[in-house]
Amino acid sequence: MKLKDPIVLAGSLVISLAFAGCKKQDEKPPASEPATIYYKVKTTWPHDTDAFTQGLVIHNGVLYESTGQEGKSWIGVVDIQTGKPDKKVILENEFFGEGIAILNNKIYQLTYTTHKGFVYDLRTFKRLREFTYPGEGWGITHDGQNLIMSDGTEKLTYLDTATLKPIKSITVTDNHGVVNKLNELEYIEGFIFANRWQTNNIVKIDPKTGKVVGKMDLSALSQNAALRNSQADVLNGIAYHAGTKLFVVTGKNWPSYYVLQLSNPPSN
Ligand SMILES: [Ca+2]
Repeated sequence: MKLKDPIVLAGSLVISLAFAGCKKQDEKPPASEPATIYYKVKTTWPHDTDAFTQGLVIHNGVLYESTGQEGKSWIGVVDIQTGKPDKKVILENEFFGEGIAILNNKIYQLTYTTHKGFVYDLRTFKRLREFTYPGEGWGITHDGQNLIMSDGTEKLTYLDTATLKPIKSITVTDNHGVVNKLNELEYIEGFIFANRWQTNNIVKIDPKTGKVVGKMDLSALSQNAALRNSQADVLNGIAYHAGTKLFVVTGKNWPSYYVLQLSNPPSN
């Protein structure tokens, strides 16, 4: 299902999730406080509430999702009209699937505590190889050259795509210190966006310095998801459609994907 058609649906959304960020207008944060990133919800798409989302990516207009939990981990191509995933990869029961990234016609997938990643052919979904890493596997994205993975700490590790070995890492910080629990990732126009586990925040990281330069507060979306599905878990999942500059976010067992357009601060 191509994304360009559903974007036309924008405007049909009736829920009132207008803006993120509740910073008072008269509050003067320190100069180094990350900038608040505001957004509008353009539309929503249905999301499979059985999907314990760990990875989300748009590639050539197609939405791919990966999920976790032993025995329930898959990689699917999502029909955004229905939310139904066409499950292309079903992981063996011993693996808890984590994030996915797509680069050079391959899908790279991490697993949680089993120190093992998998590489698949993008067209056939055939497993091409495995690789290992010492810590946990959480989120993964790429900057066009290297893979970038998170492991639940404040560290992001760059992997060479040929050897799948680490080549460098960065430590993510803001004006309060280290920023840990970095989870699902998306590299967008020179910055790494990461949602932080057990928070409603997505941080925008400058990969050159590791500094958090912006922050999105998705509390309104999380609350909306929880109201509509009592089983909804934490925010997890960031994808980006470069052609329209729209963000797609969701969470574990959330009933919707939220399609977001960045916006100016709300005016009162
Ligand atoms: Ca992603």
